[in-house]
Amino acid sequence: MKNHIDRPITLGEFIIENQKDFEYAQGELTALLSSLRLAGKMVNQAINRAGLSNIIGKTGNENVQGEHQAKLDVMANEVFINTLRNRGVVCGIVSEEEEDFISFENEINDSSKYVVLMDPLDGSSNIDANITVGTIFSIYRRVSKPGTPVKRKDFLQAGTKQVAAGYLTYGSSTILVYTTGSGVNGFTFDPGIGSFFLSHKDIKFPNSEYIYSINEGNYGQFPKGIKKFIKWAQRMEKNGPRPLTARYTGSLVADIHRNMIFGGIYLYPQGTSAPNGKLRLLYEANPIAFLTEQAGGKASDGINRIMEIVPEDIHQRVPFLCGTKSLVELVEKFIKEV
Ligand code: AHM
Ligand code: MG
Repeated sequence: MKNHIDRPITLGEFIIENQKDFEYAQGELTALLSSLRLAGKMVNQAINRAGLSNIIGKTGNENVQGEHQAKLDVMANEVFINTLRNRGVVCGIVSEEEEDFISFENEINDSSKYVVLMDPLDGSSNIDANITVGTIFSIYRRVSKPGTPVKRKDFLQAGTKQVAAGYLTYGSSTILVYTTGSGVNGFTFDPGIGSFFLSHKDIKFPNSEYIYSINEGNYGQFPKGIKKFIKWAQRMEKNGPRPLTARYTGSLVADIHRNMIFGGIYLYPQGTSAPNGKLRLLYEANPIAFLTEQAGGKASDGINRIMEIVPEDIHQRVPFLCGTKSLVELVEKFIKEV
């Protein structure tokens, strides 16, 4: 018999309940996750009003990586940076939109033991078409001494050192999914109440080889092993199993979230025009890899475990395969064979 009343659990309650044993009761990580939740709500609000408040479209500028910045990219970047800075919960941040890391450099922030690396608005090329976009974040404990300004080495840590990671999807509903290394949980935003509620408890990749997600427009550029996998996924054997189904939005978070629910693999391999792939190791691949492994899946660059790659640059790119274990292992096998 249950000894508690079933009732909706808010994200705030869940964070407090699940952090208290693990972070030496100082509450810093709790405050940090709460700040990300708050900034996520603000970005969600802006995205919902995007068409009405003149913030769709491009700024006319490019970011450090030569990509066109959408107005919402800039706005989401400012919201996350300002919220984290003002709440005094991290000593510094790396953002896809900023050339270098940002050191918050004041007494309160410098005393914090955490750094955040993030893509404030992933998939932003989709905004003008009202397709799901997301935010991705990764949290590490700093390696330099608290009380001093943050250093580059605090950000250049392997993914295995992540303390927490997660994403928000701003889609048909807004969902925040995160892990602190003991499973993955998802929370759906109720706009009427203004809170996130636990809706996806202990998410695990189902044991099904169902979906493959890849930009097949780049097919001609792919390595042989990837081409072999695509042909395998499309196979039509007489009386054989049904081939996989293709789904690709161009928003990493949307593709990963769907594949985690239905089972499948996401691939962004290297191509001749992108020798290291497109996705960024520190704030796209690593956090998604941490969530994927916690959900029973696998993430690799085709050969190595993503989370074991030692980063050299904050905007470093990496080929990325991620999803249902058996599918990732099959692609790795094809890569090895050809
Ligand atoms: P972004 O961070 O500039 O939005 O780029 C990352 C996005 C991913 O969300 C998505 O999976 C991929 O780029 C799509 O790239 P492509 O248009 O080359 O398929
Ligand atoms: Mg991105």
